[in-house]
Amino acid sequence: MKEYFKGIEKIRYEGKDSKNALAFKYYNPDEIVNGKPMRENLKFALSWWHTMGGDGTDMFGVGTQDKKWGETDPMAVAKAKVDAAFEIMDKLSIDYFCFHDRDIAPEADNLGLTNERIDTITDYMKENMGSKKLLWGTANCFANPRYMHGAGTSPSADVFAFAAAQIKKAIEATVKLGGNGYVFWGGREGYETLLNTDMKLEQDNMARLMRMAVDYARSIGFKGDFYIEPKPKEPTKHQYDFDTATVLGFLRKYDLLKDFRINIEANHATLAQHTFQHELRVARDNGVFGSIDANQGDPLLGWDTDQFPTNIYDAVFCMYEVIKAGGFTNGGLNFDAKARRGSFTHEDIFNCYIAGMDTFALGYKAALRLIEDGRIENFVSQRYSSFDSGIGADIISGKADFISLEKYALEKGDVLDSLTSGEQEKLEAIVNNILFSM
Ligand code: XLS
Ligand code: NI
Ligand code: NI
Repeated sequence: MKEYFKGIEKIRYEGKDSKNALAFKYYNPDEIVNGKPMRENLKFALSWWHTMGGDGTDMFGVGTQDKKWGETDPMAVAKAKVDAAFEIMDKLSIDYFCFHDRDIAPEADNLGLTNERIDTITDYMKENMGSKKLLWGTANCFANPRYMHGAGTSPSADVFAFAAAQIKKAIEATVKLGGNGYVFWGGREGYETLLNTDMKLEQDNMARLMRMAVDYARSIGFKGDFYIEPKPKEPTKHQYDFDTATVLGFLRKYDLLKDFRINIEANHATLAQHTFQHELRVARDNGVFGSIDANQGDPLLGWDTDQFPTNIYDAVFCMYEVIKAGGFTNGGLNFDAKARRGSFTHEDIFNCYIAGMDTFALGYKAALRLIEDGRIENFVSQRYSSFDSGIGADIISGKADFISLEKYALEKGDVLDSLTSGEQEKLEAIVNNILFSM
C-alpha cells in the first residue's frame, strides 16, 4: 500500500525530557493509569473532516494545504483519504475515527448515486480498518444549498424528507462500521430572524426527526448512543442546541433522554460564554455526559477556530470531569481540530496531533493527581458540610418547610458568621502546585 507520510515513523513515547518533535512527551498509549491503558482512558479519535479534508480554506482565502492525497477523481480522493487516515492513525496510535457522510464520500447528482458512493467507501473502510474503531458517524446536513434554512427545521417538508433520507444512510454507514455513536450537530438548525420563523414548529420537527432516527437505528441493531453537540451560533445566528442546559430541556420535553447524551465541544462552550468544564459538569450532573469534541478557540477571534488543544488547564479540568463521570463508555475524545492555515505541511498534521494528545495525557494525569491529592475535594465537601447535620440535613431530607425554617431563623438571629472564605486563590495555587510538580 502507498505510504503517504514517508519519513515519518511511528510516533513513540520518549518522555518529557525528549526534544524530538515527532515523539510523545506525555502520552504513552500502553501505560496503565487508573487501572487502564492510557489509550483506553483517552479514546482518541481522528476526525475525517478537518484532518483528511480541511485544506485551510477560510472566509478570506483559498486552501493552503494539499488534501487531494495525490488524486483528482473525487472517488479516488475519497479512497486515498481512507488509506492516508489509517496510516496517520497507525503512526499516532489512534484507535478511533469519526466522520460526516460527505467527508467519506462526495455527493453525486442524485441521492441514489450518492448512497452507492457511501456503500463503496464504507466497503473499502471495512476491508482495511483492521482493529480500528468508529467512534461516531454523522450526516452533513448544513453545507448543501438545500439546507440554507435548516434540515430538520427547514420550512420545506421536502427538505425535511431529504434530510431524513440522508441521515438514514449515515446511520446505516455507522452501523455497518460498528460505530457506537451517532451525532446531531445543528449547524443550520436555528434561525436568523423570528420575523420569518415558526420556532415551535421547527423545534417540534427537529424532535420528530430525532425520534425517527432513533426508531430506525434501533430497528437495524444500533445499540450505541445518540449525541447532540451543542453550539450557540455559527453559522446560524441563534442555534437551537445552544448549550448543554438548553439541550437537556429539549431532550426532556420531547422524551428523548433515554437515547441521547451530549457531545461537548470545547470551543462551542466558549462561544456560549461558558467554560469547557461548565458544559462537562452540567452533562455529568445530569447523567448525560457522552463524548468530547476537543479543540480550543482563540479568545481574540471569537469564532469556531477549531485549534488543536494545547491549553493544559482546560485539559486538566476537562479530564477531571471525565474521570468523575466514570470515564468514557461509548464516547471518546475526538479532535474536532485542524492545523492553522499557515501550518500547511503533512508533518504539521503530526505536530498537531502530538500536541493535542500530549495535552490531554498530561491533563488526565494531573486531574487524577488532583483527585488523589484530595485537598480540593475535601475543601468542597467541607464548604457544604452544614447540610450534613442539623437544619441542613432537614432541608435535604425534606423534613424542613418554610414554617420550620422561619422558626429556626427567628431563633438564630443573623447568620453571617456561618460563612467561611471561598479561598479561590488558595485552590488555584493548589492546582498549579500539582501541575508543575509533574
Ligand atoms: C461545527 C461542529 C461540527 C460537528 C460535527 O462547529 O463542531 O464539526 O462536530 O458535525
Ligand atoms: Ni465546532
Ligand atoms: Ni464538533
